[in-house]
Amino acid sequence: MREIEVVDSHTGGEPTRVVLSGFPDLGKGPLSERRVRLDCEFGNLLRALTTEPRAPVATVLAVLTPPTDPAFATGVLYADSGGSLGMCGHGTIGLVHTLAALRRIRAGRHTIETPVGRVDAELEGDGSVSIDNVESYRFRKGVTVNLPGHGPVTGDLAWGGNWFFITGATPSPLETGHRETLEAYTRAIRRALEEAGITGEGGAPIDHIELHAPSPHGDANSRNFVLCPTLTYDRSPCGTGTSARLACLAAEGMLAPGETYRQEGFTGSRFEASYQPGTRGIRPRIRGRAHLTARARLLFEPDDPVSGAFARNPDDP
Ligand code: PYC
Repeated sequence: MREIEVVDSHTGGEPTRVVLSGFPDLGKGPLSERRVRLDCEFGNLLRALTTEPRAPVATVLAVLTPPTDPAFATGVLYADSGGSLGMCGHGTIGLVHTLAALRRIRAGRHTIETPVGRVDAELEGDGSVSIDNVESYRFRKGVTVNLPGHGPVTGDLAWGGNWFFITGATPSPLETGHRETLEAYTRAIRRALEEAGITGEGGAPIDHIELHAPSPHGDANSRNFVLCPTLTYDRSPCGTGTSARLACLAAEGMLAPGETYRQEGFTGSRFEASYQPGTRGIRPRIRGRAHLTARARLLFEPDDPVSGAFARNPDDP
């Protein structure tokens, strides 16, 4: 019987599951190659670790893997039930909090290797974690897609460690009572981008859709709703989404280097963000807080019909 040891946490409501042991060896090559192996060889196992009956909806997995440079604290591959992610901001905050709780790292600065580059994380005395994310940039400004029933919707394409379409065009207030409308709208944008062949750099799919609107609370700069690749929404303000949004604001001259931007997520949780200029775009800094929820040994009996998870999530549209 396969056993996999995990620690679960949430960052602003969005779950992260750090795999401590029991995951198959992914080899020693560059993390971009290990990421391909993860998707090609272990898709079923990823699904089993991130969906019912073993995981809450929207779980992001953080698979620890040895770094290519021993000076780094760890390497990590992120994935949700649809497959690997380039980076994950809430997941990195959860990972650092988890490693600190296990006494594997102390307060201070740590470098983490991801398939899309190096991320520096600082564990602060009050338990919060600040991450200096990969360089983020606006790729295309003012891209328009046509949505059946809504007409043209215009937004920017931006990289924040994952690819985003970001728009302030929202069909309803970004409030939980409108969740179904917002899910349907962002799924339709995702479909329209695919059908129009609109991609990120190098043909990468735009698999995150981010809506933004003023926050109903005066002390946050904006509220967002982020649709993730699995078509679930991010319960946190989304670290890579906040990075991509900062890159667009910086490109428009609407946010100065070092200025604090308070990003509220759909469920009301907050990240604090700022940036420094980069070579192509910006280097975003995202600060948030994670909390542990469980430590477990997950069991996979060979004769369990859902040991590889449901072929399709029963709640999927
Ligand atoms: O925080 O970057 C993030 C993220 C990506 C997908 C879910 N959360």
